Amino acid sequence: MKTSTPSPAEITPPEVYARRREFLKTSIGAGLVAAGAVSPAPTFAAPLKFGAGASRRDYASGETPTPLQHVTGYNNFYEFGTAKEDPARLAHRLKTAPWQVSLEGLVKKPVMLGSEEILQLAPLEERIYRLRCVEGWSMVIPWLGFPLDVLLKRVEPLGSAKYVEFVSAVQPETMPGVKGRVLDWPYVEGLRLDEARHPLTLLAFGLYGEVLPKQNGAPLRLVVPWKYGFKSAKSLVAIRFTEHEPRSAWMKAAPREYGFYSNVNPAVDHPRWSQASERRIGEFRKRPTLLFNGYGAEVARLYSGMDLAKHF
Ligand SMILES: Nc1nc2c(c(=O)[nH]1)N[C@H]1C(S)=C(S)[C@@H](COP(=O)(O)O)O[C@H]1N2
Ligand SMILES: [Mo]
Repeated sequence: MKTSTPSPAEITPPEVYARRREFLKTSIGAGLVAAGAVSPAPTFAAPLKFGAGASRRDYASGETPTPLQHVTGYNNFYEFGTAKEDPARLAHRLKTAPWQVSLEGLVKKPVMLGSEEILQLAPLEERIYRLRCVEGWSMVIPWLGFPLDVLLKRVEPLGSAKYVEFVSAVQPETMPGVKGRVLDWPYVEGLRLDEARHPLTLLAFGLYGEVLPKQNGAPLRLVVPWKYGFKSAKSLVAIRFTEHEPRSAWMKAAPREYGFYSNVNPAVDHPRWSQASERRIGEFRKRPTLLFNGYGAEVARLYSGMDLAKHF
């Protein structure tokens, strides 16, 4: 799998997107889709408002993006409940403005930034990534964001910083899930500093040409495409640089099942089920899971010499 240097053919030209959208807007196009005559797959039905002018790159080898209704209707966001439909039903309550993110810990310049300020740090890019949930399903999502490292650079991490901890919001008044004890709130995740600074690690503000829907982690979230979905923490309020490996909410909940690394790996089973295959949401048949979710050419070097069965 090659994604670091895209050939021109891998880049979806803006005209193609525009044509797809035009097609779907016309009654003929919409009618055909409704009748099932054409695959509803290229659901770039909404005009690209938020990411207008964004550079676009397909990091999913031309695989068809998962229809928007699944991306926004089948979610894991335990703060709103553990059922897949809960976030779509309840996350509209989340208060996303004003929104502050604290950059803290082992950095030269700790700072509190508003989400709008962070958004201004770099131009948005559209990146189509695979996302695979540890439960065995996956999606292909056109995200809008920029590399997390743009933000991390801003605070000048100290030499002693080896890890980064990501903390999600807790809003008891809007999040029914945080009253229960499914996880030790807030939702916390972590990456090694070099993983966090890797150019594929995305800070996302939108998807499908729209501002990030609340159920997907508005106003800003992490997207780490080579790791199981749970590493991509939603609705971030703090990014903390640490010397020691952070303990994530999932490691606390079930240390035997969820390790710190959580790289997508078909050869390392979850203690209760195989990780060898996955079901792409919207498809029926299972497909084999790829090592590092298909991003090995870019990220395998981060783990050279490590026993991936031990560091799962
Ligand atoms: N704060 C928070 N972030 C979270 C989760 C969560 O429950 N709370 N679920 C994770 C899991 S398990 C997955 S698979 C992805 C799902 O992202 P999506 O709903 O946008 O597809 O979000 C991750 N980020
Ligand atoms: Mo997940």
